[in-house]
Amino acid sequence: MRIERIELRLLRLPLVRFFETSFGRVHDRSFLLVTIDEDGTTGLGECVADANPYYSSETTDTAWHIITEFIAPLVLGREFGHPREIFSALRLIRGHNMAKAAVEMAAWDLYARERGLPLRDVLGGTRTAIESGVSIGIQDSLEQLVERVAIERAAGYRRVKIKIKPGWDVAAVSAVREHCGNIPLMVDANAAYGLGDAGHLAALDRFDLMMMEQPLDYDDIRDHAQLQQQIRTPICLDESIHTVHAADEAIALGACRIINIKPGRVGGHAESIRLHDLAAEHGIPVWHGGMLESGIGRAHNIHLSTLPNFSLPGDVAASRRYYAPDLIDPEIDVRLDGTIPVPEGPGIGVHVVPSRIAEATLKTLELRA
Ligand code: OSB
Ligand code: MG
Repeated sequence: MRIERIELRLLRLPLVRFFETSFGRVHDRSFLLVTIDEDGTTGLGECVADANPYYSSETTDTAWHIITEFIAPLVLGREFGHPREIFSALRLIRGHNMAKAAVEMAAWDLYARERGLPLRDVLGGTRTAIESGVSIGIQDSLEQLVERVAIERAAGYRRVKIKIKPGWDVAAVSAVREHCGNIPLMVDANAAYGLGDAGHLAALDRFDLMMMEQPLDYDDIRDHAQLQQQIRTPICLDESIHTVHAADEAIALGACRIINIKPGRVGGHAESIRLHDLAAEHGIPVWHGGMLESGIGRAHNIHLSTLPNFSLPGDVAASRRYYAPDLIDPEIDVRLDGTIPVPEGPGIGVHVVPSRIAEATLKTLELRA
């Protein structure tokens, strides 16, 4: 394949409902959309870097800069036998995985479309539907939290994740357990605690949680290993797994028993597959995380989630939880049994609505070989 043109767009979409994590509350989402072309066929990728550098050090502005100045010159006009060659072709650029992933994932979409195959088939996935869970942010009150959980369970979602932070943890989990019963439940701290909080976090053990996601800081692999020795709840790492190598170290040190895979965090689909395979070799189950994606990134996530070691429900949920309308039509929907069918058309298999993209676009740039 030969990428002849890259179109970059900065978009902003209002969220249907605010989303609050230990980083703060947000009401809209800014992200980049990457379109690439070869002989009239296009591929789409969504860059999950946010307007701020809180979840990761990348932002929409750094991704725009890195794609324009460094990634585009390395990929435009160059012949690639397969999209899995792209990540290593960008080796000179240190980090900036979200920027790399956006271009790499667009190339996978293009490659699959050129062959008339669903992206799943070229990624090596097998499922025709994926199991869906939800991520519920910090709310204004425990009553509101319990109400949100009940609404999402009624929609069919197979597991519920609630965000926690100091001051919104034991009481929040306790309220959900008391009012919603023994549902599949987990927590995500987004790095809000330190090893000194081990005793406090151990108080969550009695709630029989599926896992505790990223309790400590994003590079505290050794501290997570020590924490895991002090709590019974399995630790799942998100932010810390920014490379396949970091996952190898985390697994070797016993820092996690489960891994959340987000292709943006590790540099795209090819690195996600390597991470998925590494985890499988070590008996570590994985699930697909979410970054409040539009339908385009969401469709990519659905296809990747069809690989066999994605054995736990992920954070890939229905469009209507995030954007109304989404950039795609029909939107992604969850069935009452908590599954999402895999789009069976070529590539990511979803239809984008150009007018909705135009409406949400703040700036555009075209790059050619
Ligand atoms: O930590 O998994 C996270 C959203 C943005 C950044 C980080 C995270 C999240 C979520 C939401 O938990 C997942 C989603 O619903 O897309
Ligand atoms: Mg997380």
